[in-house]
Amino acid sequence: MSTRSELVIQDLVKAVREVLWRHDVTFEEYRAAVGFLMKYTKGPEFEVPLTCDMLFNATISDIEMKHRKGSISNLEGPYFLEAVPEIADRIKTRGEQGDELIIEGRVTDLAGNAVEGAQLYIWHSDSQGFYSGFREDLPTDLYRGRKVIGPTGAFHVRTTMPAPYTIPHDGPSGELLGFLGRHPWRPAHVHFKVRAAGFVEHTTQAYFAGGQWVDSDCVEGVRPALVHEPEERGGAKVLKINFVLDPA
Ligand code: MBD
Ligand code: FE
Repeated sequence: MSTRSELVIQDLVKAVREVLWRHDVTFEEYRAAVGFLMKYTKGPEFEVPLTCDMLFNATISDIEMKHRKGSISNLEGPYFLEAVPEIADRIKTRGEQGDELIIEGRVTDLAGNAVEGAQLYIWHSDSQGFYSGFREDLPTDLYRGRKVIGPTGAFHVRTTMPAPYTIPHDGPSGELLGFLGRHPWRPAHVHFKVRAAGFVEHTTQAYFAGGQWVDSDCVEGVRPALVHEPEERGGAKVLKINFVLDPA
């Protein structure tokens, strides 16, 4: 009996060989492709996960949803950090720039019951598209927080609007985007991860209707159910979002 890895890898190789046959790929073209892959050994280490995430992370999230009934999963991306401050109702930001954003909703089980004690991690870019912890001038207590959910399941967090972001595109991942006829932009988005004992860990993102690049996300992560039309409230935008967790 074959292992699962053996089955998947055998199918993958078969699929690539079919493409080579379909396009009559020559030895010169084959050598050029190997040369392209060699660029990954000469550049920064993040290029390998970046290319993989760019091409396949969204697909894995979609496959995960085949086995889940709760709210829809989406890419984790490369900027999640475990060690973040617990917050009451405000994420620390540089404050001076960007529109205010209020994020509110509930964390529940499939039946709508509050999941008390759930840990809701929220992270997003600053108004320039940069993530804290990945730049010297942006310490990790900014633009990130962990909210512990109370007995009603409700949360209400105040922060600032994120901005569109270009993935690093001066290496082979960027070159590959070029071959695919794609630009390197992601639309503005907010990341969420919910952890609770007895439930499947839930990782997702929220996007904003009408935002730049929402229709052409370079990592193809946007799903209609994740695009929100924020309300206006006292000069702030309000993102209403519920997280429905599947049992473990
Ligand atoms: C990001 O900010 C992101 O969320 C993903 C999925 C990929 C690259 C950068
Ligand atoms: Fe992101």
